[in-house]
Amino acid sequence: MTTLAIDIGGTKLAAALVGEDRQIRERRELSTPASKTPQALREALKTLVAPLQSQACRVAIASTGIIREGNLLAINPENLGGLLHFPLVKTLEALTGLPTLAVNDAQAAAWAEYHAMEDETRDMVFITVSTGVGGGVISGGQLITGTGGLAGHLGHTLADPDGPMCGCGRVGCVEAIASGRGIAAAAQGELAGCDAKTIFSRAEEGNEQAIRLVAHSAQVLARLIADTKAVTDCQRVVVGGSVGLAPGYLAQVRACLELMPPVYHVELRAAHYRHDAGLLGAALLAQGETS
Ligand code: ADP
Ligand code: BMX
Ligand code: ZN
Repeated sequence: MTTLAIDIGGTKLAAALVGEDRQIRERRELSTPASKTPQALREALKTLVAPLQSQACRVAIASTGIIREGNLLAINPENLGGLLHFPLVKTLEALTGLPTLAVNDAQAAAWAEYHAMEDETRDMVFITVSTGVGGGVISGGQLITGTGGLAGHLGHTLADPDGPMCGCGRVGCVEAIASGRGIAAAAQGELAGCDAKTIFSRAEEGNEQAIRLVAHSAQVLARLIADTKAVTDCQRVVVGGSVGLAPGYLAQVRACLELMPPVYHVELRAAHYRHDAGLLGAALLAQGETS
């Protein structure tokens, strides 16, 4: 049974075919439209899935946002150009005629990364540092989604009560500082208007402001990981997302964590499935539902 897996992020949309062998085929990517209106996202998804849908027998979506009863509800609408609500399952079922499952992107990625582990770890947390900061918690081998889908939204825990306003309406969330958007929003002067990718390149070239912005993100992420260890007692934290996977970033997070008391130390790894963890996790969850 082939699954058409879709990953909806704040910056990019990806889709691919995933077989029972967990291999990704025919992966395609598009930019996420930044628009308040659901129509723009619907059109982009239509273009993305059109060449793939005839080869699949179901759809599995990993999407940014709180996923409740098949709908996307943004906790931080700014990550999607102001879009608050999108009927994911209804839209993909109408576009493809295939049964569709939807789950939060970081929760899906956590499930894939949990299945990639070769040891007896039963408690792990996945964190994506991307457009936003998302999380997925596996406790006792179970994916924790919560009754309303909010579980694991680690990006909306408090990093700094005097920090910037977060798009969720709270002041000082981890996401408002550590995410790609947070890093970009804090840039000033010569770096004002640059995206996080550019800021990382400038940091590699030795730009001091860029180095400080990246280091601040890594410090905030390390504190979040220590808090997460205290809440879940997880044995491992896996980090993904384009910021999380950027060269040298995880090493900086690790160095910050190592300065904390040993009780907060936890094994840190980069995502085994790199940028495909969400796609694979959604496919695995859909396969689990029907096999
Ligand atoms: P999404 O949030 O759509 O899942 P990504 O995981 O690619 O997408 O995260 C997008 C964020 O990552 C943006 O803020 C972008 O500027 C930043 N980014 C993309 N590539 C890199 C890179 N090579 N190094 C650092 N940041 C990056
Ligand atoms: C935000 C939130 C989470 C998501 C996380 C990472 C929205 C639209 N998204 O905290 O649900 O998991 O971003 O998402 O409110 P990404 O787009 O960075 O992958
Ligand atoms: Zn927030």
